Amino acid sequence: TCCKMPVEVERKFVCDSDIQGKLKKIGAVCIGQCQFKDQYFDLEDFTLTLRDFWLRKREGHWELKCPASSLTEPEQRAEAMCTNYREVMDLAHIKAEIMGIIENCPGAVEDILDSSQMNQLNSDSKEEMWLKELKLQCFAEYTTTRCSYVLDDGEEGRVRVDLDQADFGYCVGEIEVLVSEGGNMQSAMQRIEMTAEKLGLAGEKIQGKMHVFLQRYRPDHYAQLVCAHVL
Ligand code: V4E
Repeated sequence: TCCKMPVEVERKFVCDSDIQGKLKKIGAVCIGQCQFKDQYFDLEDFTLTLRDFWLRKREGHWELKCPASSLTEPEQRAEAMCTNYREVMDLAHIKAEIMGIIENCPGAVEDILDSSQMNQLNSDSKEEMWLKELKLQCFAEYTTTRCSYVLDDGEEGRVRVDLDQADFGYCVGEIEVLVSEGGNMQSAMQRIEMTAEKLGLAGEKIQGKMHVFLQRYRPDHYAQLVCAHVL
């Protein structure tokens, strides 16, 4: 399914106090600040996240991040500076992907209810039905304040840099390039590394917001993900 969805190649970095000054110096342009609440969902036994699938609702919009055809083995991926995920945004495709992952799937809401029952449901309660049916529960919720920059590095499509501040007290930067699936992943990673170099970033690995959230507030879930080399 969805073989032509864009793949997000990204590298996270530590934000020092002068990061905005450095971004401006290299010609990055601030395209604005926004705030959003994320809720992440999984089964009780972490079926999705243990396979590196991340189902999230951000300000009413669903998204499923799926591991993109990885260049490396899971153990090596955990060590790599860049990550790459295929993003599925369409709810019907998200459901199809999830049903493909979950064993003994009880079937779609549409298969369980007849059409008049379906019509009685408004879209909100339909959504809740779908989550209940698949036994998906929210395991993480946080709000991010994000300042976004774009950089024209002379290549096709821009490099994007996000500076994130999560409401549980954690800051992280992210350099990101979108590649159409089957596109040049190596070149995307080179562009990211080049941008990191221009910003004078050290090559150290940094934890993402989810990593820190789970480590702090969901230690059992966190331990299982580390064990499975997902985090
Ligand atoms: C933990 C995780 C995912 C969920 C969070 O994705 P992330 O890109 O960190 O969130 P955010 O808020 O920046 O989303 P955006 O606005 O960019 O869409 S998706 C994949 N993972 C696993 C993971 C990993 N193993 N290693 C690193 C460095 N990041 C993420």
